Amino acid sequence: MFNKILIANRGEIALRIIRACKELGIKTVAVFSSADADSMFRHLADESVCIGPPPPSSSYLMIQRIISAAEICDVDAIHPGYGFLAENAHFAEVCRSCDIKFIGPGPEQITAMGDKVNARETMKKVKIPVTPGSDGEVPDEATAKKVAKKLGFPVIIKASAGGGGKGMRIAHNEASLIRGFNAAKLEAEKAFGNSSVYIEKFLENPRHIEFQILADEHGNVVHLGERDCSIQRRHQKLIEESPSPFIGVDLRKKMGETAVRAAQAVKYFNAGTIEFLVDKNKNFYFMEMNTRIQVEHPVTEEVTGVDLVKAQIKIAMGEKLSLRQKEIQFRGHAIECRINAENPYNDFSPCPGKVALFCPPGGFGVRVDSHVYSGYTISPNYDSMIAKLIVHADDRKQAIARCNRALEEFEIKGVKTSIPFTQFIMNSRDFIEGKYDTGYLENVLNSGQFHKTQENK
Ligand code: MV4
Repeated sequence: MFNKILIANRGEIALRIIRACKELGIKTVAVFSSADADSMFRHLADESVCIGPPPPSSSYLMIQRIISAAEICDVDAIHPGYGFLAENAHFAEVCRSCDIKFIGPGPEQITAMGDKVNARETMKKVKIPVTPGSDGEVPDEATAKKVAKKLGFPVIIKASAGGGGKGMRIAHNEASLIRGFNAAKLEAEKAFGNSSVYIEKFLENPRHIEFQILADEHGNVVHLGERDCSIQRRHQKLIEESPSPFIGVDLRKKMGETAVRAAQAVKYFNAGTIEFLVDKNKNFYFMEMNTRIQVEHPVTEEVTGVDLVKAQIKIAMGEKLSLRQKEIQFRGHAIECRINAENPYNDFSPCPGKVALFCPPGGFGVRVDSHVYSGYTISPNYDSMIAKLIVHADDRKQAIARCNRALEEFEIKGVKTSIPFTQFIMNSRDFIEGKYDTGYLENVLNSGQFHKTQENK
């Protein structure tokens, strides 16, 4: 049993974790940077420790300071949230060596999945479909040419240490292949200190569909269905939903079983997400695994009724999963909108500053996960997400209606937000019909239709 947990994060996810701890009767320690001295998570925690100045590299990424805070406060475990140190195998290792439980998988699993080349090869070994591509790393231009010739253009060059789009290049011919290969290597070296890249056949406008899994430390693994995360712009997701309008009962079963096998292949434990690309013909391919709780976890919580953060804590305490696969039921439809302090009329440029008024919606089927309050100042040091609006209803049509109602109620003054753009998408015919893929948002923006709406204001 844990008596006290340290939360090595900030913002809405720090609050989310504190709330789960309170309900479980576990005491909490917040660590915060000087930019977050007035934040809600700091004040809702039982204790708080300042770990440095605003830049993440001087505070939320400082392993020694976080471990010092954990030792001083005598915590049993650390929850890393998402981002920052959540997928840092070294941090998980340091926690282990200090006899502090890291609430997540072990350093072995983080490492196995963190290297995308390695993850791909592991999946191939257990016969899980991966996108056609190179056998492991592509070391030089000559190999790149050979691989591309075999696959046929277009191909995509990806960083082994990547994820989320960094160090990625698409090539439509040999000249752009060579340019892209070298550019991707340089970018990967700069971003990750690892220049290794690999090559895949480039799938045109696939869907991004991911499966939530939970695994205990006794070898039991279940999946909790999928989230469709295809509505994204420059690798930033804007709207996520569950179930995916593209996936039926049979495909869900097949992909869910594949996700469970992927987790088993690395002896995974705790919460994780298997990302797939799905093409027009509903062929699916393993893309990567995220070894953390994700931003969009609430849509899964709403349709399954499972509190994923509490599940993470219980798993870390050594408990067995309380649900078998056949006991997990999916009810209704959930949609999450990420609300960012950005100006959608100016290329989504960040808009930090003081929030004069923050008046979130409520009512049946509406959940708002946010750390913001009226008078709060959004720091330019962190990402621009200021709230998540999650709606749940009996079916997709009613979820969209509820989402529109809630977005209309939402009042935020003092900073510009992405809400007008989200409202535009929520009322677009293709979205309403569930006809979208990963190219959808760029197409909408390129059409100019959204910017015309500004003229009516
Ligand atoms: C792909 C792909 C198509 N084919 N891989 C995006 C994030 C990173 N995790 C991998 N991503 C993709 N991988 C193959 N083989 C399409 C994407 C992708 C994407 C690529 C370029 C520009 C925008 C994109 C948006 C979503 C997904």
